[in-house]
Amino acid sequence: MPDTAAIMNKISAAFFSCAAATLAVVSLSAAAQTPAATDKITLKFVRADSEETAGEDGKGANAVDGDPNTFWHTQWQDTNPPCPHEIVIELVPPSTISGFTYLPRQDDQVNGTIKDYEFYVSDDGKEFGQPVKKGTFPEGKDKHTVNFDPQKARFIKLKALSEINDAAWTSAAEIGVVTGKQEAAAPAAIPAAGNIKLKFVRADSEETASQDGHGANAVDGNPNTFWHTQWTDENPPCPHEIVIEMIPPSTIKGFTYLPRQDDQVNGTIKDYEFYVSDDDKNFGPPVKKGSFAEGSEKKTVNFDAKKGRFIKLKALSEVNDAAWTSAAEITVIPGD
Ligand SMILES: [Ca+2]
Ligand SMILES: [Ca+2]
Repeated sequence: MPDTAAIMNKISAAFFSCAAATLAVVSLSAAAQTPAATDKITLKFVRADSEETAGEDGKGANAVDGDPNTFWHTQWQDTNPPCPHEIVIELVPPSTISGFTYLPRQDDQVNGTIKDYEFYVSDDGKEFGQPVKKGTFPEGKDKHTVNFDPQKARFIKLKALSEINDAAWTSAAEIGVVTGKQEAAAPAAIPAAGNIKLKFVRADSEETASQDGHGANAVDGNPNTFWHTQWTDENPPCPHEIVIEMIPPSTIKGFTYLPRQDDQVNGTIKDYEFYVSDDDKNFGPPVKKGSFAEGSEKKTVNFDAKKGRFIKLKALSEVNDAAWTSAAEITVIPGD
């Protein structure tokens, strides 16, 4: 399939259903003060074969802007060029990567969500050779991580061979790369209007001797840092809890829990309770309790909207019934 085949195609058709990104959303709400990339790789949009820029803001650069609420979307207003679609991204500086991530659009639509893909690396941005990986993304809006043998790359290309409903489009909220255990993403964007900043208040236990397990790591916007309870000198058992302040106090209708994203699962929460309160000490009964599905993908939990200033996530048990609790990221879902 020629890489350039679909560039600037002008097929005519109109379509309506790839609606705007303003429909709301699970949003990253941690304070976004620092780039998420611990390895200082910046991802720079180079080109996409098609971008919808009339009917919505579907420009390709949205796939690497660090904002989960913006996305690249191929044309749908005046023309609907069919799959395959592709996006080329430059790694600054050129780096060795061992995988990539794909975050589907996070609004309430799925148009353009990639099903079958191929992923390429290149030194010149033109000759990509054979794909380093091809496959099929699982369904759902969670971030997908694909690993492969380490490859040196200056350019990457994600080619979408098909769409989840076999439609013409491709969309992508965020594309990242995996460098060893570290994932480089675009600099975290300033949260869009209506977003809520999350500030760590306290955790009942934090491992700070043998690793950086500070509670604040659960709300720093970086998937590669995590809160972890103590394990060097002592192993306090579950339940564990973390208290987070919402600035400003807000109505929320859910939360997300991202387990640690390295190759271990210690501390990954199984049974939980979640609280919302105006008072950071007396939380009352939980607004939600349950068990997270297994796996390291982000979990989303919805509940009846409640206003408050503080949230508390209490871990009742660990995935292997061990003593610890860990959390890479906790975010809230704004209510209306
Ligand atoms: Ca984005
Ligand atoms: Ca983190």
